This record gives sequence, C-alpha cells and structure tokens, in this order.
Amino acid sequence: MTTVAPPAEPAAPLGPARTRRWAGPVAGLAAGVVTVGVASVVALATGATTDPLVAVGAAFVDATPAWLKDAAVDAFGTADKLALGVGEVLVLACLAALAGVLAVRRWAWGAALVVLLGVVAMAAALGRPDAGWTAAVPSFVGTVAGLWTLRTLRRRARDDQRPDPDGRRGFLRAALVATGLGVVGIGLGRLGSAAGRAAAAVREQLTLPRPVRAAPAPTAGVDLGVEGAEPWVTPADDFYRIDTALVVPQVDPASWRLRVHGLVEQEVELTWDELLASDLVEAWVTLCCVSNPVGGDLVGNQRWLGLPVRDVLARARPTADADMVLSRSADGWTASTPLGALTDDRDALLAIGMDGEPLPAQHGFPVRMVVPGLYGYVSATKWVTELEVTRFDRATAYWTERGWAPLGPVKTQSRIEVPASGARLAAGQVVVAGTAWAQHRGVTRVQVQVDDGPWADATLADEAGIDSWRQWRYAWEATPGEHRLRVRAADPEGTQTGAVADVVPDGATGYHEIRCEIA
Ligand SMILES: Nc1nc2c(c(=O)[nH]1)N[C@H]1C(S)=C(S)[C@@H](COP(=O)(O)O)O[C@H]1N2
Ligand SMILES: [Mo]
Repeated sequence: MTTVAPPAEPAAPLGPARTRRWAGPVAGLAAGVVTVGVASVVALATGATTDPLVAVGAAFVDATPAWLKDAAVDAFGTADKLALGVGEVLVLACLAALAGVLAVRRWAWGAALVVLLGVVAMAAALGRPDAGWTAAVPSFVGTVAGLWTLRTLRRRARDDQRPDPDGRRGFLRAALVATGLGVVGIGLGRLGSAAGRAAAAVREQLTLPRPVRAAPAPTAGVDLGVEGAEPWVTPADDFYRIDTALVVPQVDPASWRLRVHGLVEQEVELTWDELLASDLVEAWVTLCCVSNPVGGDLVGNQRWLGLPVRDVLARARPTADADMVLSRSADGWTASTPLGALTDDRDALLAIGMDGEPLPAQHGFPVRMVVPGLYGYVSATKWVTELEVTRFDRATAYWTERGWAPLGPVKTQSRIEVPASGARLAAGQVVVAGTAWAQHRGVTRVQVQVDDGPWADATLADEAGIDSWRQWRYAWEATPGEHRLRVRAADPEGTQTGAVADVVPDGATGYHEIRCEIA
C-alpha cells in the first residue's frame, strides 16, 4: 500500500506577517549605524562640519530659539552639548528603528523615510557657513550605504522564515556584521576628527615670531575698491585650495623636521623651534595654479611669513652639478623647483604664516613652500618635510610624471571681474575692472578692447611689488547693443599672448573676454 506522507508543515507564506517582530527595528538600527559610520569616515575628507550628526546638531542649535537655549543651558549646564548629542542619537535611533519596521512591511515606505533623513542631513551640511557642494557628500554616501544595508537585511529577514534551513540566510549574523562595520566607521571618524582637533588646538596656541624684515605695508592705492571686483588681499578663508590630499595631513610641529639632503656638502635637519628662531621675513606673493583657465580664480594674493629657502640651502651647500630641488610633503607629494629660483634674491619661502596667522591646515600647516613666479605644482609644496637637492635629469615630481612641464614659470595673465559676463547694463559710463598678474616680472600695462576696436590703456592700481598681482580699471563709454570686451596685460618682457592654449602642459594662454548687453 502506498501512503502519501503528509507535508510536515504547510509552506509558510512569505510576507510581513511571518518575519519576526524584532527583525524590523534591528534591521533599521543596523542600517542607521552603517549610515552614520560611512558618513563619518567620508567626513574625514570633507571636514568635521560635514559629518551629518555634527551638521544636524549645529543646524538644530542655530534654529533653536534663545529661550530654549537658555533653558537647556540651565538644565544641563556645560553638559548642554552632550545632552544635545545624546538627544540627537536617541531621536535618530527611534527613526532608524521605525524605518526598519516600515521597510520590512513595505520597502518603499522604509526607503522613503531613510531618503528623507538623508536629505535633511545634506541640507543641514550645505547650510553651514562656507559649505561647498562637497558638504553633502558624507550624508549622501552614508544614505546610499544605509539603504543598501536595509535592503539586504530585509531580504535576509524574509529568507529566514523559509522552512528549509538552507534557504535561511542568517539575518542576525548579517545585522551584527553590519553594525560592527558601522561602529568601526564611527570609531575611525571620531579618532580622525580628534586628531584634527588636537592639531587645530596646537595651531591656535601658536604665536608667530616677528619677522626681521616685515612686508611693506601696501599703499591704499593697490586696491581700487571697485564693487564686485576681487579684493587685492585674498582672505585666507577664500584662498583657493588645490592638492591631492583626500584627508588633510595633520602634522604636529613638535615632531616636524625638514631634512635637506642629496647633492649637498652638508646634510641639514631643521626643527620647528629652530625654524621659529631663524631670521624670518614677510612677503606679498600671488600664488597661482597651472590649472587656472583663462579668466579663472585658482589664484590668490597673500602676505606670507617664512624663512628664505636660500638660507637653509646655504647651510647645506649644494654641489656644483645640482640644478633642482625636489621638495616632498608629509603625504608623499613632490615638486621639482629649479635650484636658481630658490637661491636667487626672490622671496622663496619656507612659509609658516599666512595673513599674520599660522598656516591653515589645508594650506600646509605647519610649513609650506611659496616661490614667487612659479606655478604651485612646481614649487608650493604644502606640509613640506624634505628638500632633496638633485638634478632635472635624475628625478621627476608628482605632476611632471603625469605630463606637465618640468618648468612652470607663471604666464602673464589678466582677467575682467566687472561687469560680470552676460550683464545687461545701461548706456553711458561703465566701469570695467579686474586683476592682472605676471609674478616676479611685474605688470607694466593693461589694455582693454571693445569689440574689434583699438586696444585702450586701462588705469593701473599701485604696484606693491613685482611678485603680487595688480588691479586695473577702465572707464568705458558704453553704447547700446551687444558688446565683447577683452583684456590683455604686459610685463617688461612683452605683451601676453592672445594665442589660445589649454592648461596642460604649462598653463593656459589667451585673452579673457566677456560679453554684455547695453540697453
Ligand atoms: N603636499 C602638496 N602640496 C601641494 C599640492 C599637493 O597636491 N600636495 N598642490 C600644489 C598645487 S598644484 C598648488 S596650485 C598649490 C595650491 O596651494 P593652496 O591650496 O594653498 O592654494 O599647492 C601646491 N602644493
Ligand atoms: Mo596647481
């Protein structure tokens, strides 16, 4: 006789009703920890204020009415920040658990809540003062990682309900692994930002020594003060930043050393204290990036304090066959600078100060190079720790290995800052203004051309020195219609070329032009 074995159990229907009650909150919390962990690691690259917890907390403080702030300070005293942090984490944990519950029942609802939280965090980070678009990156990447985690855990939670054990996919194990990785991320983020804060604290304690030779005070006439034009001094906060460092190197001045070696008669090692005790000088120098397009803003003018590189090289005594100095940074970046530019009488500096303050971390704290007349990629090594005296036929540097020219003298350039391109203006006198630079040669003349008319001389601002840029202005009698304005500058060696060249391999050329409409 045949018997039909009854099925041991009816096949369990897959679905919300069958997942364990705690699977939703656990999945949500794990995804929340992953989101925060990933975001805080990414924030190491984009800055502490872009960490979503920091950004949301700060936005919350800003939006809190004064009476509530006072009440919080009354209630918690100096622990008010801690209370805020704890409160924020509790609220986030509840929302994460809720997102998990929703996601297990209906994916779209859970996902929508996660995305909403991500958008709030991005908006908070973008709303911080001086936030650039990168401020949104940590929250964005964290949200994507959180969504992926939630989705994976949701699938595993459902698979766990399968009758056959092979189909079960270890929801709990996956949730634990995700949480563990998230916690590691949070830990790394905290360690990294603590290191950053420690370095910032060291920097704040520093007082810069007085220079033996101060930078000449620029006359009032260096800045024409035209509204909308770039100021003659670029504020340190607005100074362009270019480097290959994903995370700003944190260099402790106490352990900083500059090693000078290679083709020298005497190796030299310089400590921070020795550097501070040296004869420091100050100089106005306009720094420019070789990647600056015609009319671009990868250029800025500042007052630098530092030790002339030639003083250190004089102690090391380069041998006669040397023709280049390969400077190296704490993060391994290199620049090749012609030896002559570091030993002649220009203000090539091992700079420790910018605008009267220690260098900001992203501009090379504690020590960087600044060499008048050369693009940054061949001279301006930030976080510098090593000068190797060598030869161009023996060594290459970071960008020269990647197709950029070994020599990078700054090309004479000029740009129109006012009026803005595309502006619509009234007929009559229109002020055209901007900046021109020809570092270490000096700007001797700036001319403006309207449409195909003759080149007319602009008025030059005072010159502070040949290593700094120079403002100019031109009073234009504007007639109705569409017009094209161009500018060109000259230095003692000639007029800048109008031939258009790309930034690769040694800097862009061509005339900057704008268009405007006169009514
Ligand atoms: N360590 C290091 N220094 C560096 C760079 C870099 O990538 N790493 N970039 C250089 C380039 S290409 C330029 S234009 C200048 C920019 O200096 P800033 O960021 O202070 O404006 O730094 C130079 N120094
Ligand atoms: Mo650069």
